[in-house]
Amino acid sequence: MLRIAAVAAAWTLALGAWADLGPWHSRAFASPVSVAWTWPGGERGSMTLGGQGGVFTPAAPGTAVVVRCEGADASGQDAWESSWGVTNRGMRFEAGLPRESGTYWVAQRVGRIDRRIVAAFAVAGGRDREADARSFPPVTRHDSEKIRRYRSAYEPPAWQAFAPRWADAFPMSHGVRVADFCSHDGDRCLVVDPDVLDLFARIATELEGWGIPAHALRPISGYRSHDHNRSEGGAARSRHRYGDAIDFIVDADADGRMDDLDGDGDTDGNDLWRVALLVEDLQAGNASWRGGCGLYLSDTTIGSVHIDTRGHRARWGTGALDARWDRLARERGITDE
Ligand SMILES: [Ca+2]
Ligand SMILES: [Ca+2]
Repeated sequence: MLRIAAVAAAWTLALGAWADLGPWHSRAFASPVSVAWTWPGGERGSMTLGGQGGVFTPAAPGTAVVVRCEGADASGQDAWESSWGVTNRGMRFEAGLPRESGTYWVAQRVGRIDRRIVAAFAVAGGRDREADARSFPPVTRHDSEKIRRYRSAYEPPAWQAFAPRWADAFPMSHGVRVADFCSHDGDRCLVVDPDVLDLFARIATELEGWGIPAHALRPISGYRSHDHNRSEGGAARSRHRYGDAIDFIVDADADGRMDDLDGDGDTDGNDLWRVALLVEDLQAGNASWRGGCGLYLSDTTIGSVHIDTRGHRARWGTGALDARWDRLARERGITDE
């Protein structure tokens, strides 16, 4: 069933076919696409893609991958194809990724020419993994079960994936491109917890309900390698090192600064707090999204919001915003910090 392509052939195919795809990432999917994968040791990860976008995720060599359309529109879902030579008709694609390091994709083909990449996998193993291990020793994936994650929340991820520059524009999820999420220190690597992408996408949806366009939600930091985190002065155990954190601003007018969300003519902590209350409610209502929320006031962006899905609630903020979290916890009787 599975034909494993040689590394060179797979890369040539991936790059060549990629170039032919054009602006595939701007098209909407006719029905939700669900992508699931299995980490070494049998742990599972998954995410559902609706509307636009795809998923780009690091994976271990040989990772089992399942892609399926959940919508009823079978007529539009013609076939699956992959950059490593596996094709399958019907609503479901199931295969193991190649054991060679590289970047691979799965596309949905509708009709003869309409092809949309729904998932890309950066496979890191062998020598790549040994190189990663020098700065980030592989122990285990920490993002499977939430209960286990709570206990092992600070174990380093086993895998970092190489993110090639040609994948910069690839949407990892709604509003997050590879270039937004991968480490900005030149290492071009990333680790990602799909839960934080899901949470981010949901925040965008909620903002649309406020009349704020989804594109206004702008990620400013995602994964940070050890070296990048250190150069930023980040905490040694920053969630950014674990791939489950995103810092963002709400910036509909694209001036690089947080917008005035409550319409009082000024941008300050009150505008951040509106987003904070939204994150509070979303994380309280979904165990997969449980984690941190930090509020930062700064000169460059005026303000930014940090979210992460570490598995347990954590809150902080600069200045008076810290006390505001405390007050909220008292008012709502929240004690699970
Ligand atoms: Ca702005
Ligand atoms: Ca305001």
